[in-house]
Amino acid sequence: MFRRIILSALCLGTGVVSAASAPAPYGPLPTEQQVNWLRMEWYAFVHFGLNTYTNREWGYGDESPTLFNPSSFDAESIVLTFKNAGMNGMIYTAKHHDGFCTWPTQSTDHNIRRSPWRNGRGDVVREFARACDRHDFPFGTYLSPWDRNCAEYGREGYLRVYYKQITELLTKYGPIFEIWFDGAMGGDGFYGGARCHRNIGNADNYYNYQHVVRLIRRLQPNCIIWGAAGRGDVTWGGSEKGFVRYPLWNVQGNRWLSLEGDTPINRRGWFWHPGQGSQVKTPEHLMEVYLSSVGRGANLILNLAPNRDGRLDPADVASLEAFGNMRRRLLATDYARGASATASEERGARYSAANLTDGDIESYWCPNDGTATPSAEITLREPATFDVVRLREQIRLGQRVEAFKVEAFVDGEWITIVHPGNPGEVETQFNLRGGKGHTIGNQVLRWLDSPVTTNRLRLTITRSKACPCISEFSLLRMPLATDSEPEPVAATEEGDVVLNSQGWTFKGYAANYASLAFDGKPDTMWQSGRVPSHFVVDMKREQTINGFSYLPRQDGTTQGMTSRYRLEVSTDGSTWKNVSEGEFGNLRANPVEQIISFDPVRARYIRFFSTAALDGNASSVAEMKIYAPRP
Ligand code: FUL
Repeated sequence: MFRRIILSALCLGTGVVSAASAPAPYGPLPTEQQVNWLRMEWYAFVHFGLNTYTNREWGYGDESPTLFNPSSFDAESIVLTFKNAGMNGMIYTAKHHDGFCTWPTQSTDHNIRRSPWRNGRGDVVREFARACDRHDFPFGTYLSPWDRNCAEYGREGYLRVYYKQITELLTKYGPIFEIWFDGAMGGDGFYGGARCHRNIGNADNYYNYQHVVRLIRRLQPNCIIWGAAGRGDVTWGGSEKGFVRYPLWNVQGNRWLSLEGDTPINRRGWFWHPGQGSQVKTPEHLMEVYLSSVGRGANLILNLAPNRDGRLDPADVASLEAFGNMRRRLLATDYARGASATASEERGARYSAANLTDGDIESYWCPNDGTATPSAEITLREPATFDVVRLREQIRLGQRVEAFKVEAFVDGEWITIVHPGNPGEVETQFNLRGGKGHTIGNQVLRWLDSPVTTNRLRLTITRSKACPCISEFSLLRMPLATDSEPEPVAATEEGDVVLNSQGWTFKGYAANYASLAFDGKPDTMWQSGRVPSHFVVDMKREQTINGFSYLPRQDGTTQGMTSRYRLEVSTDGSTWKNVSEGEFGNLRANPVEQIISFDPVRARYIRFFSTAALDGNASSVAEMKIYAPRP
């Protein structure tokens, strides 16, 4: 397979078969590795480490390795779950920001040798890598640059540790298809007991990513590098919701740089949290994510987090499997396959419009140099009903197309089913149906407003930077069309109930606004112009409570977003007991609801402190719920 790709890639530039020569490449070109990577489409992310045991998203770095003890971790069954869903690889967080290494590294003591799991001889990276190898499933790794445990973080000494960790992961575990260098860096941490704030300034300078990239290229030349301050092969899609901006150009300066959309399957965050089962994204929502990442020309990395036993959450798996089936059914039949084709212009027989419908991703239709807006018409053997159009460019020759239009011949006239995109228009969120035709790149999927039945279609490239090279024109049918997703269930998985806040009163800073945190409307919030700040809730009667949830502000800004908290309770309004305090990690990139549980306690009054907030001297809470054990 690999050989075939290389051979046909070489033929692209030779023009030996036909009189017409291949078009000259345009702009930055992808490497062979980037082309192969884009064809993987989607794969799993696995966040699993000490945070799994502490109910945190970002561990501080002082967590004890003894907490890590998954009783029934089985890498093979996890890998098979991914593979059976149609995923094409997995990436595991070998080390997250808390610095705990889940392999027996020589670089630090803060590693799995100090965990009771497998009697101190465990190695999660090895178990995953072996299971992947057995099932011919690409394996990749995430190694957080930020290390909140290491005493040397922020200084020269950490770099030796970090480079050693990279080297170990890339030399001891077989081929790594992708390595992630996360962008989160610097801030508060344990740092060997210093418990302070460390600022690293410019990440590219501090980590010396130029050196890191060279090191990786030497150790594993086929490994795709994510991030690395823009020096890698792939970069962040821009949201932890999974969508990427469209139009999408795989270009940064004079380099080819692809995008990866990332999101957890569960709204609770990247790591497993108790009670997360009720918050899994529905298969329909995952399809929306897929269309807004892979369908815009990027790849998708979808996170499934093992629980404390080391098993995937059954609710996550059920949703993954259902989405996997939907995707399979979507891609199963291409109604345009084998259709006859003509074009306004063809460069020569080798570049004919018939290449659009031959199912061969390497062959392509191309007009002469200087023609940027050609059109092609296809005629299906018999009429078909479809509602998704897929196009692909031959990206080995660079990304060219800026806008396109698709028309269908229905009831004796041509109707436009994908309108051409205009310059300056962008899709920045999910856009389920009726999207316009902008860039194509590796592939674009456009879900039509409604199904269309026809046997004749016309594709027109309306703007292109050079003569377009289109390899595929496909017509697909969405197996299950839903526009909405069900609301997440309010109660936690353990059956805890959300207390009804009607009649409750509030005191404290900006007390007038505190009711807005309990009104069920994410777009209204408690806001106080200072931090630290707090409000007091009077529930009007004493009862047993065992948790609360906090929804950060949802209006797209982070200013005054509460990032550290303390929750106190009281039965009389004067003697207070601290029941929980800590950090809400990763809010900037993923401001999802945070659910905090604590031991059941009697309370009438609750005092919520915002002890730190992002970006400015203010505090806020969009929504809060108070939980009580099931009666
Ligand atoms: C972010 C991290 O801070 C999150 O914890 C998570 O690992 C996500 C994939 O990347 O930047």
